[in-house]
Amino acid sequence: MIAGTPQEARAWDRELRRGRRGIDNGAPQTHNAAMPRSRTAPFETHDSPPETVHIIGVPMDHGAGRRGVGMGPSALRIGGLHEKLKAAGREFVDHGDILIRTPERLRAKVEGKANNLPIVLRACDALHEHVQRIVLMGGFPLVIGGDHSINIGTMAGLAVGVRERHKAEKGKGKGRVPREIGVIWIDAHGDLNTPETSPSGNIHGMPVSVALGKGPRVLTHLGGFAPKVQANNVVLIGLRDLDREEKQAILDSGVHAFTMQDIDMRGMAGVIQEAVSLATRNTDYLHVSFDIDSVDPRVAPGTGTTVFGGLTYREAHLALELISESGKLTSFEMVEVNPILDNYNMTGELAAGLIASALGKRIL
Ligand SMILES: [Mn+2]
Repeated sequence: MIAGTPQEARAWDRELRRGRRGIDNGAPQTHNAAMPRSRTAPFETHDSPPETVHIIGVPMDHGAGRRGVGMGPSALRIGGLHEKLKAAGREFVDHGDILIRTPERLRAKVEGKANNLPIVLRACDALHEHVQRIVLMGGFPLVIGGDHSINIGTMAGLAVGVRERHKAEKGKGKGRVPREIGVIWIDAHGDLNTPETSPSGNIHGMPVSVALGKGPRVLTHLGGFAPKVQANNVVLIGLRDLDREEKQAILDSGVHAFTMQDIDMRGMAGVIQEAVSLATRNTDYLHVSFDIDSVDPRVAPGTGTTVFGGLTYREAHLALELISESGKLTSFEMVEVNPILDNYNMTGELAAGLIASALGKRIL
């Protein structure tokens, strides 16, 4: 775990901007050209306002069953992410991408029943340090993937950052200091597998379990402790394709689950309102993890695990508009956009637009 104070986090940020170190712990940075300096918030001298969005790309595809999703961060940027955030009136800094090792180089394809575990762990470890520092600075982390295994790094970074912030502020006599995180997980799948239950062994089907403290210990204890969230503050939305043992795991875990049938019956607005209230009960931070496979494949064909009967274009936007309007959102993650499977980047553009809705874009 990285020792952290808000001052140290800001020093790290200054070093990154001067190009003294790459985003991957001193390794060469793969690309960083997108950093929009004119939009840079001046947090050398004071905390960045919470509305400053810090983008971190994680070009990871080794948690998924097929390659290509590692090009997701590029697809989102090419799909207009910066322009759309600007149009939504958000300040942002793009920190570039985490460096990911390739399995061809590491020759570590299968590791027990958690495929590519060393690569996923290494990337999530680097990601968690960055996310932690952004939280410490009081910034808004926006993580773009990459397959859903990267959530393990995001959650660890959020949980550690929130703890360190809590410690730093506790001494100031402010009374109660925020420290718990709620999660809304929008996904066709439950992502509640473990190496024991997973039919494929792909880690992108396991991050919810890992956040709850179940799975390989190196993953559950990334950042030094587990669990990262309480099951009672986790809400799954959009479910329609669950593995047999995963169904039982969801029922046993204590997480809240809204299937596509719930959305059909009650409408997205009602589901989201209840989801926000469940995820923010006794919590101070709200993270939304959005798997693009939650959206129907006719609208979002560019993803590896398509399932028909998904969210419509408007249901997806409405969900994120309402979450944004709640004023509770403190971090966001978009995953599983795979441009190799896409149709002229329509899924990349959709995902960039959905991020803008989550971050405050208004129709009127
Ligand atoms: Mn997922």
